[in-house]
Amino acid sequence: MKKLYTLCLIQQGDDILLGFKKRGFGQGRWNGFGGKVEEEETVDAAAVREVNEEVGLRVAKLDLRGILAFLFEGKKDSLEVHIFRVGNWNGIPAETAEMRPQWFATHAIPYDRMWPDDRHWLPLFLAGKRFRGTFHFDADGNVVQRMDLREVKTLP
Ligand code: 6U4
Repeated sequence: MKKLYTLCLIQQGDDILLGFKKRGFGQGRWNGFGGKVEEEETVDAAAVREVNEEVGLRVAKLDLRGILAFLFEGKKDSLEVHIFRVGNWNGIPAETAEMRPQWFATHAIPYDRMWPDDRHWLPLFLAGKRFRGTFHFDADGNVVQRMDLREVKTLP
């Protein structure tokens, strides 16, 4: 079964806001903000809700920049993650039970402490591109075994 997720990267000038995930899926890694799309919820509404829940910001505008599929060795379930750029928001980033936020300059992104796929697609994101792709991980999600990543002009 394919599960839908959102992932929002909040960008201000040359800086990007990441959250240190304190619990749950991806614990111990720096990540954007997002989570599962709930039943009868649009993907956009889920993205706005998760940013508010995880870092206390009110999103003013979402820009869909990437759609990635994540598959894990020996597992039937896959994730489809919709990646958004957030350039307009209200509020001040706040630590929550799930995330500790921190701004990172583009040249200092902590790829070694992020999901292993991020080093492949985040440079495309930072260059203003749109993209689609599929990443096949080992069972634990620590190693990318195969990947297919391409730039696209438009996304649905
Ligand atoms: P619960 O446990 O129901 O509160 P929820 O907040 O809905 O969970 P969560 O936080 O587990 O969802 O969502 C996982 C987040 O991690 C989503 O934003 C998608 C993101 N994510 C998952 N795999 C990823 C990967 N390989 N690379 C990446 N982000 C990933 O950069």
